[in-house]
Amino acid sequence: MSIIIKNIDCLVTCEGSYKKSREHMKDAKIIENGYVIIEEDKIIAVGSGESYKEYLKDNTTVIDGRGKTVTPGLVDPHTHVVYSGSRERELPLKLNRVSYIEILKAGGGILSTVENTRKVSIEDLVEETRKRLDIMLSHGTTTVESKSGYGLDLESEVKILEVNKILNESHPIDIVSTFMGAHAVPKEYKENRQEFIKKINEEMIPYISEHQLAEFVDCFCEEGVFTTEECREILETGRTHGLKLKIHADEVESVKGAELAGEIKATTAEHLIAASDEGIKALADNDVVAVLLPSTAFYLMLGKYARARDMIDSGVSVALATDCNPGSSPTESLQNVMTFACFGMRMFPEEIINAMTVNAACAINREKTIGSIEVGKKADVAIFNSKNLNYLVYHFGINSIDKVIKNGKIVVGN
Ligand code: IZC
Ligand code: ZN
Repeated sequence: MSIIIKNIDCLVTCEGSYKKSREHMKDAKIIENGYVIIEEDKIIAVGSGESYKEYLKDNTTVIDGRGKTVTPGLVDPHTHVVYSGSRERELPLKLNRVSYIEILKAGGGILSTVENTRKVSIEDLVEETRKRLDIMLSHGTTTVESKSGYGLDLESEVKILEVNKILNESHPIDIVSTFMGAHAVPKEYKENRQEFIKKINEEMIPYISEHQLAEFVDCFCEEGVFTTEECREILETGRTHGLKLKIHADEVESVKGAELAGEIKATTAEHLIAASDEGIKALADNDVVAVLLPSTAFYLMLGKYARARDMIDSGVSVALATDCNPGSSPTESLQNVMTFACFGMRMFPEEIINAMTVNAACAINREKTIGSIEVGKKADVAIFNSKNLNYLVYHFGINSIDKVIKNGKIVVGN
């Protein structure tokens, strides 16, 4: 199986398998009139002009890249994609200015999704999730991180992580699994949160690590959810059991979550809408990737976004993600996120594409194999109906995908 994509108007390679920041984020390593050569599941050559012809064989599939922008397959490094049900009934509450945290405290929000997810069978959960992965793929996403956290007891958390495993094996999208038992305190522990945290540390993390159900541990460090000290304890426990660290930090209020991420040298700090100056410095000093979720900032109607410009200028590597979840960001499309990153956070198209490819790969520890169009990397490629990169971000609200190639196979638009 070989594929040649030739005469590409705008080949965005995002070359470089390292965390990009500052001026590096503004350079997407674009090649005009470019080509990409794919053999089996790998990229074997990248260049420009006519020399692609050397690679032509009888059975080569040739794709014409005229009028197209070609990027690495998009990487979505923060999702809660495994869940059951939906939360549109919260929409009138939101419009009446009931906050996300108030809805949660009243037993709605995350807890209502927990109720639905606990009672569904694993087979049904797989099928509900598969549909969302199909939408992601059709919008150009080829790898996602997927967090548990709608189970909140060992059995249901394991069910969600098993769904990750089943879909990683049966769906074209690659899935990186994160355990997020500390997503909310479940109803049955409302009066006894210490006991729940003990369960996470002494039962859930050891079990999940032993059964290799997750690669990362995450927690919701937020006013009214888990305190910074509780999160420190949970993350340190995760580390002791061989998990890498992520943290939902300073999404709504500044609780020094970014500072904690720096101090414990987490792989990522995520959300960061309310991160302080000290928090941003802690991320830069400790090489923590900031995963920003501007579709969530928009959807929560916070009237503000994470300070992407200050972060990039301070030397923080910024990645972008959908946060795909039924409450605060019901979207599967990283193309939507491009819109909010540009028009909400003033990120440039080159920065946006680096943030959704190479930096996103760094956020899930996959930068050696995905995140750029380079010789030796996995043949994960998105082909957009867009004559240049600016046009892709400028023309919003549509699906610009022409084709998606995953592991060297055309999986969308064949
Ligand atoms: O279901 O609301 N922020 N967790 C933290 C979420 C959003 C998911 C949800
Ligand atoms: Zn999240």
